[in-house]
Amino acid sequence: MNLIAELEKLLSGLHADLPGVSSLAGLDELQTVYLGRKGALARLMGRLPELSPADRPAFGKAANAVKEEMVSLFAQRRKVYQTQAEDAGLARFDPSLPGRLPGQGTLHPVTLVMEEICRILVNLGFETVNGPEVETDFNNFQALNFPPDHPARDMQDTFFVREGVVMRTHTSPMQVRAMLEKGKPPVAVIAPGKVYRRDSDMTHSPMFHQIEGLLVDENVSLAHLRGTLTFFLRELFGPQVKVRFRPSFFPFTEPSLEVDMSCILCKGTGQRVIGRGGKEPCRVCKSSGWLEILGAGMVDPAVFTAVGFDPECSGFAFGLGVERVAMLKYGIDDLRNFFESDLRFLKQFI
Ligand code: FA5
Repeated sequence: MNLIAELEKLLSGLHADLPGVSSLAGLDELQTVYLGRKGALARLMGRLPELSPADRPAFGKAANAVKEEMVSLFAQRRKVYQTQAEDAGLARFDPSLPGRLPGQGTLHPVTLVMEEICRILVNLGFETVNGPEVETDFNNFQALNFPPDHPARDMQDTFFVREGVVMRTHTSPMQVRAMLEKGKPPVAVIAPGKVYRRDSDMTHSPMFHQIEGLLVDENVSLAHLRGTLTFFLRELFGPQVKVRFRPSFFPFTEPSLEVDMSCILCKGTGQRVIGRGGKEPCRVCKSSGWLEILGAGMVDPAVFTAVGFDPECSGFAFGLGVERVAMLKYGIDDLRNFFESDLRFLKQFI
């Protein structure tokens, strides 16, 4: 049989085979049989050298025409199957079903509390400043009146990066940075951020958040500090909160204070009501009725001197632990919950 006749036979063969195919996969298979690299058409075209040079152009032309027709036959058939598959999909699609919304994230409870604290303090006139978490020993300790080897450094178990460089143990170095930057009073800043200490238990975490506050101006007194912090805590926890100030020690404030507020869980009574009229000792304040909430004091003249301010300046500073505030606000008794990324916990704070 001459080769052109074989081409025609091949094409009729395809016409005969196509109706027997019932799926896209079957169609792919048949396409490989006819049009694959080693398929029937390729094999036939490989026989070109059998023809005399004079017959070759006619065969080439016929082979191309057959190939085109085969490609088009397969394409038409494929379209039929695709349309059928789409129709089947549409038949299963119920346009009256409600859409699926993408999962919505929530702000972390520590972020929520941090934002609320900053909002209250910014409304009082403080400006928010930010600084690095890797800090010089000078800013973190020395300028804050912690000389090298001073025992007060032990209160803040430090991660050292290298000689003279630490992970900041508190946000107080921002006092130094803010005063150096402003150059002279007045300074009224708050500095929220992460801090690091070698601590880890139910109420201590190696990374936690603090917010520092600093006011330097003329004639700033302890009364201003007291009024500011009492107002702040009542805004944050409610007007019923009682606030008390106890003497304490920080190298960078004199006098230094620890600020307590009445326990919001037992309302300062030391006892929590359980069941019908029953009572049990409050675990959160250990029955004392008071909770330690922040450290504060009047800026020590040594700090003013370290940053080139007149040591006769007056100012107050305070620093609070954000996780502790969040624990009280949301009644959480283990601080580690904040860092475990458990969505069941985190989703409760929308
Ligand atoms: C300070 O860090 C001082 N810089 C605060 C200060 C600022 C005093 C300005 C005076 C003037 P203290 O080490 O007490 O102080 O820490 C402050 C608060 O951070 C604590 O009351 C507590 O709420 C929180 N805190 C301390 N260590 C941890 C920890 N490991 N995990 C979580 N919170 C902590």
